[in-house]
Formats: sequence, structure tokens, C-alpha cells
Amino acid sequence: MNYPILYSFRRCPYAMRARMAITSSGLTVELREVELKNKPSSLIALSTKATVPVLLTMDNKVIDESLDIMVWSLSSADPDGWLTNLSSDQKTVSNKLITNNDSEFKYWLDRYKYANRYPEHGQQVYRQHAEKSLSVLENHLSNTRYLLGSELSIADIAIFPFIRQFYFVDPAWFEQAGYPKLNGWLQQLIESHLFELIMHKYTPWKEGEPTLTFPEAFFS
Ligand SMILES: N[C@@H](CCC(=O)N[C@@H](CS)C(=O)NCC(=O)O)C(=O)O
Repeated sequence: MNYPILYSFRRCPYAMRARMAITSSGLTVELREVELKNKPSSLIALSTKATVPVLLTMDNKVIDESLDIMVWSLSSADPDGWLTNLSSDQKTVSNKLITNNDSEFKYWLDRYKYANRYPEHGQQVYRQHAEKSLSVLENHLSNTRYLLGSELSIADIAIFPFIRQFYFVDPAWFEQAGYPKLNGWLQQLIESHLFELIMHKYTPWKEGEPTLTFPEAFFS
């Protein structure tokens, strides 16, 4: 094994944030693109919950939570200070925003996105619940470019893929809904070079295939 191994799925927001942190830290990993309907047995063997992303480090440690993968990457190198430049107050706010995103917001996002699977309420009800989180983010962005201040941080990256999903349910609605700062922040991240780098399309990995590296793709 020449590199840490990352089991990933291109469109998964958790995997996106892990890939963004890995790319920012300048690390190279072996990328194994997963089909969620046909998970490789080696992934299931590493982590019984078998969600993506999963990282196997060079010293055989298994990290199967996307936030832990972000922190692990940024702890090895953090050239843009996403984590290391944060004050302890900023870290507290960051943790609060990310926790809300991963619990409350994600809960309503799933219902808004797949409203037909949750027929108890109409889609608008789910959207209204999710809007509580959007308002909090809009407030954070009222005077600063990013969620924690003038610089991009782990909070922006951890949350952005989920706001992107929310946006794409109904872009026209989002753009007129009264979240101009959040929309500007979102569009800037969608158009960023970093995001482009992590969204390349890969064919699903199969056992025994040559190593494909990420972020720079080469086979060995
Ligand atoms: N808490 C996990 C959640 C990861 C997660 O739920 N990933 C989804 C894909 S976006 C998944 O693998 N779901 C399992 C499945 O669909 O079988 C993390 O942050 O890594």
C-alpha cells in the first residue's frame, strides 16, 4: 500500500467534504469510487456500517466519519489554516454550526429532497423547517465573506455540500428566497477550483484494479 485508501462516492456530500480537506492538505490518497448499491466487500470488512467516506491510513487506522477524515487531513497539513487558524471561540461556533448541519438541517434536507417518500407533510413544510438553519447561516454571513470570518474554514467546507444539495432541489426558489449572502457564498464555492478538482468522474472501483490516485489522477 503506497497511499492511504479513500472509499468515496462522487455525489455524497460527506465524501465531498472529505475530498476537499484531503485536497487542501496536499495529501495523495488511493481513491476507490464506490457504488452504494454494490459496496465492495473490502469496504464492509473495514467498517461494518459501510457508509462512505472511509479512509484507511498508512498505519492501518480506519476512519469512517467524514469529519474525522477532515480533521485527520488538516492535522497532517493545513496550508490554508482551515482549522489551525481558528481561535477557540471560532472552533466552538464551527462545531455548533456543523453539528446543526449534520443533525437538524440534514434531517429536513432529506425530507425536502425526497418529499414523496415522506407523504405526512408537503414539501414546503420540510423546506420551512430547513429554513431555520439557512437563516442562521445567512446571519453569519451578514458581515463576513465566510461563516467564521474573512477566511474559508472547516465550517464552510463541512456545510457547503449540503447547502448545495438543498439549492439544487429548486434553484429558482432558493435564488429569490431571501438568502442573498448564503447564495453568493454557495455559488462561489460551487465555482471554485477546489470544487472542480474534487468532482471529477471516476468509474466504480473493482477489487484487483490498478491504483488510482486522488486528487491528481494517475494509475500505478
Ligand atoms: N456520518 C457519516 C455519514 C456518511 C453517510 O451517510 N454516507 C452515505 C452516502 S452520502 C452512505 O454511505 N450511506 C450508506 C448507504 O447509502 O448505503 C459521515 O459523516 O461520514
